[in-house]
Amino acid sequence: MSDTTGKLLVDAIRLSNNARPPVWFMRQAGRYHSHYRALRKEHSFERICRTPALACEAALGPIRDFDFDAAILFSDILFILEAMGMDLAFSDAGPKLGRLLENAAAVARLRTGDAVIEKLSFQAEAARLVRRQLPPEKTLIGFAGAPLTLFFFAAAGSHKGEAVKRAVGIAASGALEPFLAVVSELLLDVMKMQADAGADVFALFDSCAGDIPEIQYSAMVMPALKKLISRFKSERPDTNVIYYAKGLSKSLLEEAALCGADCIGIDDTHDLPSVLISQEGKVSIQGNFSPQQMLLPPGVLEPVLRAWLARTQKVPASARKGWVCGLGHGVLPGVPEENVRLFLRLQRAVLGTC
Ligand code: 1CP
Repeated sequence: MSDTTGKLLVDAIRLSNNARPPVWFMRQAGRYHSHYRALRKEHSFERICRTPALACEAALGPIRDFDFDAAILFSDILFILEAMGMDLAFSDAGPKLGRLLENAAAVARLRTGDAVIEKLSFQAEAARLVRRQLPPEKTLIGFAGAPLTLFFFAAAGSHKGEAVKRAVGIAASGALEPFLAVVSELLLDVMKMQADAGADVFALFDSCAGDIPEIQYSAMVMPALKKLISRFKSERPDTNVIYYAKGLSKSLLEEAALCGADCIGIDDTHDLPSVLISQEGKVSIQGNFSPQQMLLPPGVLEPVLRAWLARTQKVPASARKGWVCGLGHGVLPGVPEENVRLFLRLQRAVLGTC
C-alpha cells in the first residue's frame, strides 16, 4: 500500500515525497500577474477578497497560467483585525488600520467570539469554491497571520521602519501576551473554519518573526504558537500546518522548527541545503529562492536559478523528501511573468526525476 496521498505538497509536508518537490509561491496571485491585474481593473482588492467567486478566480489564475502544485486562498491576514473592531482600508499604498492598539487595556476591548468568525465566513465560501474546481492532485492552502505578526499590525499598522519601534515598545509595556492569547483563540476557529471548507494545508505567516527581541520571541511568542498549533492539530489531525518565519537567526530557526508545525518556511538568508540536511526526518522545509533575484532579466536569472537548483539536487534524496520548493518571501509586483514560467519549467526539468 502506498503511503502517499497523490498530492505532492501534502506528501512533502509529511516527509514522504519521493517524486519531484512541489512548488508554489507566496503571493502567486498578485500584482506581477496580468490575470490578477485584469481583475483589479474591474474590482477593488477588498471586493475580490469578499466576493467568493472573484476570490476563487484570483486563486485559480496562477494555477491555470503557471501550473503551480498548490493554490492559496485569496484573502489577507488583516481581515481578522477588522473583524475584531479595528478599522481597515486598502489603498494602492498598502493596507491602513484606522485605530491602533495602545496598551493592554485596549486588548481587553477588542471584539472576540463567534461574531468575529462569522465576519470571516467569506473566506470559507471562497475556499469551498476553489477546492471544488481545483484538480485533486493540487493542494489548497488556507492561511492566516501568525499571532505575533497580527500584533505588529494591530499595534503599529505595519512592520517597517518606525513601526517596528512602536510595536516593540507596546509589546514591552505588557500588551503582547494578552493579545497573543486573545488572537490565538480566534485563529484556532479560523483555521478550523478554513480546514472544514476544504483547505488541505494551513499556513501561518509570521512575516514579523525577526522583528521582536529574541528573548521575547522565545519566552512569549513560541509558547503561544506551540499551544495554537497543538490545539489545531489535535482537533484537525488531517490538516498539516506550515509556519513561515521571516527574519529568524539560525538558532531561533532551530527553536521555531520545534513549534509543532509540519513544515517551516524559511527566508533567503538561510542556506537551504544545510537546513534540509539538519532537519531531515524531523520537519519539512519550505523555501527559499531570493524574491529579489526573480526581478533579474530572464537571461541573467536562468544560470542563477540553474545553480540554485543544482545545489539542492546535491542534497541526499532522503533529506529532500520534505522539501517544498518556493521563494524566501512573496513574489514582488515587478517580477516578469516570463521569470515565473522559467522557474517552474526549470524546476520540473532539473528536479523532475528526483
Ligand atoms: O491589489 C492590491 O493592491 C493588493 C495587494 C495585496 C494582495 C494581492 C495585498 C495587500 N494582499 C494580497 C493578498 C495576500 N496577502 C495573499 C493571497 C495571495 C497569494 O498569496 O497568492 C496572502 C497570502 C497575503 C498575506 C499577507 N498580507 C501577509 C503575509 C505574507 C507577507 O507578504 O509577508 C502580510 C504581511 C499581508 C499584509 C498586506 N496586505 C497587502 C499588502 C501590500 C500587505 C503587506 C504590507 C506590509 O508588508 O507592510
